[in-house]
Amino acid sequence: AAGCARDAGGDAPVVGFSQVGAESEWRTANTRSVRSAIEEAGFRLRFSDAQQKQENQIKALRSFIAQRVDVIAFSPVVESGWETVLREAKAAGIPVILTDRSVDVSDESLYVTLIGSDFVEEGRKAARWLLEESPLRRGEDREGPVRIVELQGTVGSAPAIDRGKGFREVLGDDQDYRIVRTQSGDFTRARGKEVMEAFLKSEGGDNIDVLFAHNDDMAIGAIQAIEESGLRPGEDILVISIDAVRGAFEAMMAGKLNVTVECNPLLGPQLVDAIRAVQEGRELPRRIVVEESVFTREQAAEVFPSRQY
Ligand code: GYE
Repeated sequence: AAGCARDAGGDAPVVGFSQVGAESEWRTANTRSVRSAIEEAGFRLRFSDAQQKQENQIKALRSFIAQRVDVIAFSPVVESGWETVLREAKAAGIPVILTDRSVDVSDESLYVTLIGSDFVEEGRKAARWLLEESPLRRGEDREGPVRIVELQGTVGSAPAIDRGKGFREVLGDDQDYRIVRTQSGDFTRARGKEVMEAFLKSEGGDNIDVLFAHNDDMAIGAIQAIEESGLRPGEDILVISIDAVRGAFEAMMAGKLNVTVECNPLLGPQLVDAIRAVQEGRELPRRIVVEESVFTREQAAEVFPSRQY
């Protein structure tokens, strides 16, 4: 029956959602958005947290298949290794919707659509700010190349691969900008701080101009490491990150983060629309993209009150 199944009763669809984890502010906002949109739609939700481990996600997907849920949605922690379990879902006739992160599969029919951001473009925006807008932009007089360190996201994850790619694409082969160190901080504050400490202690660590962090949480951890080493984040080392969560706005208003590229986690409503389309047998585009912008320290105080995550 059509209409509002707000009581989540009888024939409301059962949605199995496998989440990456709770590694960042972005992720908790994403979980909140998915949970509340599904609840509001009157669907029944089976939620599973993978704690950033693919094996946990594969188990969760198999359990959703065994329970014969109506739709599976998941945010794949890494890109590769999904063929087998997705074929099992297909054989069981359960449609799969990807949210946030993409998978690398040869058979396109293994999922219906991907709802999420263009991570390559986010990486490009980060580099464009550095090259065109920052105090270290192109054409300013200085001695020697700009030395950049990079805190990558989870190894093998779509956002880590794509943000790194987009950033490098814009730097091109300009020898004035060099990535001198790169390592994963797994998208968490704690790892971001640890890895930044190691960068600062390594050879040439007293000569870092820019930190590019693949998310705000790692940047915030790294900011602490920079301060503890006696340097001023945002001044002695420019800090660039991605997500635009509240913590980033606070860091920008304190002058410690220079810029954050927006990555919108509020995917719940679009997920609900996609589930409805699947249930009603309507066609969906293969890719549903989210509109996003870039925020600097100068804009932070003005924009902060209107932020939703
Ligand atoms: O940027 C990061 C999170 O997949 C886009 O995962 C997401 C990323 C986000 O942990 O903060």
